[in-house]
Amino acid sequence: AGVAIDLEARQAQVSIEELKERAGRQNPALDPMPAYRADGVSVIAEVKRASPSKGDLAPIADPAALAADYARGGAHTISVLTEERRFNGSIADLKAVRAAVDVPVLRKDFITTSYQLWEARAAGADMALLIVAALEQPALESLIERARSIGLTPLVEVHDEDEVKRAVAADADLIGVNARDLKTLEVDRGTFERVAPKIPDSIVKVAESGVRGPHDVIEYARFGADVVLVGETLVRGENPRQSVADLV
Ligand code: IGP
Repeated sequence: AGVAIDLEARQAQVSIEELKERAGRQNPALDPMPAYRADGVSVIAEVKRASPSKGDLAPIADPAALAADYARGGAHTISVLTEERRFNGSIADLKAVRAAVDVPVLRKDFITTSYQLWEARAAGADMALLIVAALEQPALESLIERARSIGLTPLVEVHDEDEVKRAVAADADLIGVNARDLKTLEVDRGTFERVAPKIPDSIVKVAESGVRGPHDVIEYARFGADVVLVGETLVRGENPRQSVADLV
């Protein structure tokens, strides 16, 4: 019976009206941009249970406790994977994290609809990831606009110069360069160094993926990163609070 109830709960699609109502009951979204623009590198620490390339990364029994540890270590933002099939994430994880921290929270998923943006805000997210490679230009533009109108700060992910142009044309002001190639799933730490110079100065730059420790943060900062986004290294570490503290 438990399984049946669980399946029902998962299939029950909440209406967009209901999501808007829930979003209206949330605290106003936090703006991460002033801190990102300030001196020094900000850390976005990610709650990541699994990945397509590595399988299970860590048994995260309590995502809220992990996020609270990240925040105590000095993480400026918590990223939560909500993709279920390959990353084993959920909206429940996002809600749990939201309740546990008062720093900005990012919904990390393959977002293609405004429904997912409302779902993010209804769960208390402050930010949403939009992946240029996964979206046609008109969809990218309308999702950036929609995110902002909901109060969410869109983090726009790119992999190469061409995608930078599309992100800039779509009016992104926060661009993440993902060192992981979404097709081969390989990490190339030279990606940020190659792509970041193509991003206009006024845009805040996030280096995503492949950070193993303080050395990689220093490298990314040297090539102009304002923010680094770190997942695997933190969830695999013994002491997440200390691991974040070592990076900031
Ligand atoms: C974190 P890493 O190598 O520190 O675990 O990477 C983050 O960059 C990665 O999870 C990520 C991601 C994504 C996951 C970046 N962009 C898009 C899913 C979808």
